[in-house]
Amino acid sequence: MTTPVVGIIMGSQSDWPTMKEAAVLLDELGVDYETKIVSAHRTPDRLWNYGKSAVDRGLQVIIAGAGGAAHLPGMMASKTRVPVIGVPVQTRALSGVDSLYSILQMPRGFPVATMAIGSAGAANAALMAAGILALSDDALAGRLDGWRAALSASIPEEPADD
Ligand code: RP5
Repeated sequence: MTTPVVGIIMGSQSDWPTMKEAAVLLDELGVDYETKIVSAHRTPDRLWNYGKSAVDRGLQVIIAGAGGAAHLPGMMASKTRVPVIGVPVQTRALSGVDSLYSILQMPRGFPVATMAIGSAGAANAALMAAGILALSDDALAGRLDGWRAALSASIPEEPADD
C-alpha cells in the first residue's frame, strides 16, 4: 500500500478522459496519487470532507479538473491550504473558455494555479505537481529532469515533409 501525495479530483466521470492525462504522467514519473469524482454542485459534502481531510491524509498537491461552471478547484482551494492546480475541461457549448474563466478568476487570498484548457492542461498539471514535490524529493527531481531532457531530445531540429 502506498500513500497518495497527489489527489486528482474531477467534477464528473465525463472529465476522466481529460484528467487521465495527469494520471498517465504521474505514473511515468513514479508519483503516488489517487483519483476521485468530487463535484462542487452534485456532491458538496464530499468536496467539503475531501478538503477538510487533505492535510491529515498527507496530500501535498491537489489537481482539480472541472468544466462549465467549474467551481471545484476554487472551492477546494477555499477549504484546504494544500496547493490546488486547476484544469479547465473543454466543454461543447463554450469550448472550455467558461471553465477557464471559472477557475482562473479567484479572489485574493485563495489561489488556484490554472493550467491550459483540456488535455495539455491536465498533463501540465501533473508536471507542475511533480515539480513542487521534487523540491523535497531528490529521486523524483532526477526522474523529472530525465523526463524533460527526453522530451527536448525528441524534438527534431528541422521540419520534415509528411
Ligand atoms: C462539471 O460539469 C463537470 O466537471 C463536467 O465537466 C461538467 C459536465 O458534467 P456531466 O454533465 O458530463 O456529468 O461539473
